[in-house]
Amino acid sequence: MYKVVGTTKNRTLRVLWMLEELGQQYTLVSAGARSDEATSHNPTGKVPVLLDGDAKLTDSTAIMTYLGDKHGGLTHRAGTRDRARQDGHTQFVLDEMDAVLWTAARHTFVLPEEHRVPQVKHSLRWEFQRSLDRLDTRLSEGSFLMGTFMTIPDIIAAHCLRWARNAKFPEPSENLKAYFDRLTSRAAFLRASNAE
Ligand SMILES: N[C@@H](CCC(=O)N[C@@H](CS)C(=O)NCC(=O)O)C(=O)O
Repeated sequence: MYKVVGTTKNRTLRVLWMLEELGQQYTLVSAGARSDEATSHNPTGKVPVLLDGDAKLTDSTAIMTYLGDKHGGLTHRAGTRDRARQDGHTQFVLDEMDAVLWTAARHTFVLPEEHRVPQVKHSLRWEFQRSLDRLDTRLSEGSFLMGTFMTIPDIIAAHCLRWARNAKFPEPSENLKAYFDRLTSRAAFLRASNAE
């Protein structure tokens, strides 16, 4: 059985959601970022970490990709053009949503106080609005980024939309709100959110 180190309050939720979608068993090893437990599995103290037998796998997107490939779900097959398009969406969400939110978080509470530049958040909010517009355009093919088939970048995008709402970042369009509601009303998401 898989063990997932982290908590539902951070990117760990993406991995838990993926496992739920794939119908895989897991236990959650509750550990905050930079805690002793997290650092014992990942020297940087970052979460999530997936414990798979004697392997300790880090980075939520790498973990989700591994699980999707291994169990054959929420991903197009490696080496196909659809996979390249899917990975393009993943990179877009990481570069233009996750990275913007993470930079704002770093300048709010993650970096040592003397290295924070709070003024950068004004620019990041503007950038995030542009990212939302671009996400809207990418969703023109159907219910999910890859049309009718839900894939890994949908999990990351929905997680970023929730993160943005909590960080009081610009509001998404009605179309994006419907996309967010569609994803976060899934039974797998609800089970993952309540994991303990
Ligand atoms: N690229 C990594 C980022 C992991 C990460 O930064 N996790 C945050 C919690 S969401 C963390 O552990 N932060 C603590 C730190 O950066 O010191 C992933 O997607 O898993």
